[in-house]
Amino acid sequence: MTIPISASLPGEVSVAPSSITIQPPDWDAPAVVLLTGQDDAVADGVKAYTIDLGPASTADPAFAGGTASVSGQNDDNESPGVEVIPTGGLHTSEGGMADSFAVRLRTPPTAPVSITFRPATPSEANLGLPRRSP
Ligand SMILES: [Ca+2]
Ligand SMILES: [Ca+2]
Repeated sequence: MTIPISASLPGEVSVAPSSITIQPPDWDAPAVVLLTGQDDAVADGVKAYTIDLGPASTADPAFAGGTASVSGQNDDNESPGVEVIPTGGLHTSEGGMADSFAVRLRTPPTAPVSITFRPATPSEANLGLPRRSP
């Protein structure tokens, strides 16, 4: 008897093997199926999925077409936010010495993101155009 195995959200979890075959003498030996969470770089939260087994193919009419399912979840590892590099230690001088920092988003946005910067003490620093990294 062969039972196909598939995930409702293959982008969230992979299943191995994709089918199991059970021989009559081994009918009560557990067949282990490995589930591996997939990383998608999108902040999509916890995703619930279903693993579907079947329909079973066999010449035994008692088991032919049999199905089963099990549910699970894939935890997200993205945390949306703005990252500033470095977070401190910038050095400018009244003699005109400039420094810079970089800003990037931790996860892909679904729309353009505008961020306005103001120095906490405007009389001590001016913000110029950002330099682009190559
Ligand atoms: Ca995900
Ligand atoms: Ca994710």
